[in-house]
Amino acid sequence: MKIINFCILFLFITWIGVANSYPRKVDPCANIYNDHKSEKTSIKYEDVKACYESFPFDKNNATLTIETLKSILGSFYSFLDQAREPPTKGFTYKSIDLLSELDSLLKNDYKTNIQFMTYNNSNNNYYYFRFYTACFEAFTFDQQFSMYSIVRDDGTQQIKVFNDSINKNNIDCQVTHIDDEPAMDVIVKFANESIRTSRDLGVRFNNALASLTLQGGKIRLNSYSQQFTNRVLLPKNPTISYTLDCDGKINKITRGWKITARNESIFNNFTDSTSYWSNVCMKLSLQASSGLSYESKRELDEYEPILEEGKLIINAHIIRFYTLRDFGVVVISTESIDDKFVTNDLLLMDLLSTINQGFQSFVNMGIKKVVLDLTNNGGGVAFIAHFITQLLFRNIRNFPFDIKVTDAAKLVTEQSTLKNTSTEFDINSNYISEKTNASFANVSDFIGNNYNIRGGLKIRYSNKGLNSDEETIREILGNISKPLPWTAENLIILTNGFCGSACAHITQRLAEVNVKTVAVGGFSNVPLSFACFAGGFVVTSDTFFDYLKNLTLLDNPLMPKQFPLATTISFTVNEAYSIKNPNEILEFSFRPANYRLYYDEKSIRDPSKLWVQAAAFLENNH
Ligand SMILES: *[C@@H]1O[C@H](CO)[C@@H](O)[C@H](O)[C@H]1NC(C)=O
Ligand SMILES: *[C@@H]1O[C@H](CO)[C@@H](O)[C@H](O)[C@H]1NC(C)=O
Ligand SMILES: *[C@@H]1O[C@H](CO)[C@@H](O)[C@H](O)[C@H]1NC(C)=O
Ligand SMILES: *[C@@H]1O[C@H](CO)[C@@H](O)[C@H](O)[C@H]1NC(C)=O
Ligand SMILES: *[C@@H]1O[C@H](CO)[C@@H](O)[C@H](O)[C@H]1NC(C)=O
Ligand SMILES: *[C@@H]1O[C@H](CO)[C@@H](O)[C@H](O)[C@H]1NC(C)=O
Ligand SMILES: *[C@@H]1O[C@H](CO)[C@@H](O)[C@H](O)[C@H]1NC(C)=O
Ligand SMILES: *[C@@H]1O[C@H](CO)[C@@H](O)[C@H](O)[C@H]1NC(C)=O
Ligand SMILES: *[C@@H]1O[C@H](CO)[C@@H](O)[C@H](O)[C@H]1NC(C)=O
Ligand SMILES: *[C@@H]1O[C@H](CO)[C@@H](O)[C@H](O)[C@H]1NC(C)=O
Ligand SMILES: CC(=O)N[C@H]1CO[C@H](CO)[C@@H](O)[C@@H]1O
Repeated sequence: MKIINFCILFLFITWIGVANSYPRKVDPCANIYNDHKSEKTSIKYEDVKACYESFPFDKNNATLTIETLKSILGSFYSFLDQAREPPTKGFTYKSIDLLSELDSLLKNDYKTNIQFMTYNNSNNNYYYFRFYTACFEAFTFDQQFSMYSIVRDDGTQQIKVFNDSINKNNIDCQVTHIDDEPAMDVIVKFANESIRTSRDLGVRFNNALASLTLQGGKIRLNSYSQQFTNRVLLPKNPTISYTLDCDGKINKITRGWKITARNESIFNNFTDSTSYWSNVCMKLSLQASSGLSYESKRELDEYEPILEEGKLIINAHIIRFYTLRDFGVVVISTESIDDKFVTNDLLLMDLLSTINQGFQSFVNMGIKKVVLDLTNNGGGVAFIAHFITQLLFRNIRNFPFDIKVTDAAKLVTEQSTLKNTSTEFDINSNYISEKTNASFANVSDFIGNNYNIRGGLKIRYSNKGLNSDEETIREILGNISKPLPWTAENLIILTNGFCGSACAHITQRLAEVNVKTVAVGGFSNVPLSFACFAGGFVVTSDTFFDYLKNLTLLDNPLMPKQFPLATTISFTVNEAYSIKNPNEILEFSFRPANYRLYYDEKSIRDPSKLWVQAAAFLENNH
């Protein structure tokens, strides 16, 4: 009798234990690996969640992680102080004292490492950036379902189905509710809390939904878009329900996540939790060169829409020139500003002459109206951006910038310049002084002795510099190009607000010489930015530590210590200023587009509809 009782009790406890930890097999990371090996098509949400949550919180490593973050941001992040100021009107973000916020992260009681590394760290309003780790971002989660938003004639806004890989009949149905909440509210909340592409909520809203772009030589769904239904961070729930209104017929569908590895080669790195921890979480670096770029690695549906109008006259993979009606359209993809053009002169010159050739052929055809479509362009290399602005306006200057002066930043600048590293920290090879139009005499001449009030404190900044590529570009232009006959009245810029970094430097600069801008999407009757994160020079911590090693500064007490686990952040080292208003920091200036467009059922799938509408604003201008 006693023995039987004992057995029952024992079984009961065992069952509870298994149910709590894991019902299928003991090691969830091993389940992921085994499913992949046995060629199961999809990885299970429960496995990824349990695998991610199987690593306990470690206070020591968390403290070291926070110390590194504070050191990097305290010494090198140019917007640290400005971030404490109340948000600029028109933008939606929370002002933040990053250093004390980081300290307070350590006060929470975490059970698992993922809580510390991502759950508390995914809110755009908290951190304009966040840190990245392959450990908790190895897989992507796809609903195989995408949405867009239209504005109806009465100004009300609706969410609709863009595509549904599982049931085509749902396409263009209205999504009234998501998980039984009004769909619009759910998307807005997600955009506000989990998307970091812009300080403008309308732009983040666009990124939550689907929109097209030129990418990989095709016009297709952009990789920064549909972030609500295609995620890299573990979604809170295993499924999402959508209530659809298809011409009055109400239908509720529930969708799980199709989970795939971001990079299949990760399956060479682990077989179970132990190896996942030691090879992925401890060692595997995650490419995050712009803080956003990992999202662009997503595999996307190949899709080339049929345009109702438009004749493609030059298709150079990364840039396209179309003519339609009496105007020209230039579509510039984010890849045109890719790193590979910096390291390959032939490729670069080829690109530059194609860009020139495209514009010149418009001139030869007598075209006087040009739409520049820079929708969904995450930026890249400044040189190409500067080439485009200088091609259009021969004597234009590019935006000046400064850096925040700290002991650490000064030391890195000195060493970089002394050793002729040719990096952005080397003031001899890349910059000229705004004051003299000549190279800085020496590092002290760049560092200067200027103080600005930022976030209520007196903060030291360098003298302003300009990228020294201006002369080189002028020479290239002299060699390959006749000046274009147009003025600002001949051009109009079209974006969906997601035009960041080098893209923002093109559009914001052209806007300062009175080129008009059109922004598509966003919220009904709410002004929308035409560009975002105009920042300046952005570096990732991986590159930065590698660079410190090259400078033999890795062990210098002024420098940040390396992260204990594989962790990456990207941060902006210099801040760009307006030329029109010399004290205006571009990153924090809200610049709404002159004109607004909204998507409809046709234009969301056919950019030529938007080109026609954008060109119409040029006509009204005259
Ligand atoms: C977005 O987040 C900010 C900061 O947390 C908050 O103040 C604001 O009310 C939110 N806006 C919307 C529309 O959710
Ligand atoms: C819709 O999804 C299907 C199946 O995944 C895909 O083949 C098609 O290209 C997608 N269409 C669009 C417009 O994205
Ligand atoms: C996947 O990872 C491997 C090994 O780290 C790397 O060589 C390869 O370039 C990656 N593939 C992609 C598409 O990023
Ligand atoms: C991960 O696997 C790749 C091979 O795909 C290998 O080159 C790399 O060294 C591995 N990394 C770690 C940290 O195990
Ligand atoms: C770096 O370049 C300067 C001139 O541009 C030169 O005087 C100096 O010797 C170079 N230093 C090194 C370490 O090559
Ligand atoms: C520097 O060059 C710009 C334009 O190229 C010019 O407007 C400015 O006056 C120059 N400044 C000095 C100090 O030479
Ligand atoms: C740096 O250049 C300035 C301006 O030419 C000069 O006055 C100063 O003495 C130089 N400093 C050093 C350390 O060479
Ligand atoms: C411009 O052309 C001249 C003469 O052919 C050549 O020497 C020079 O290197 C060219 N400049 C650029 C920047 O390509
Ligand atoms: C560090 O030096 C190596 C060897 O010269 C070079 O290949 C690498 O690009 C450098 N890293 C950085 C971040 O500058
Ligand atoms: C803490 O980090 C060290 C490496 O810096 C690593 O060896 C150790 O496994 C980590 N421990 C935990 C529990 O995160
Ligand atoms: C802002 C935020 O998400 N804070 C959370 C951080 O994590 C702790 C522990 O999980 C939560 O209690 C906080 O609410």
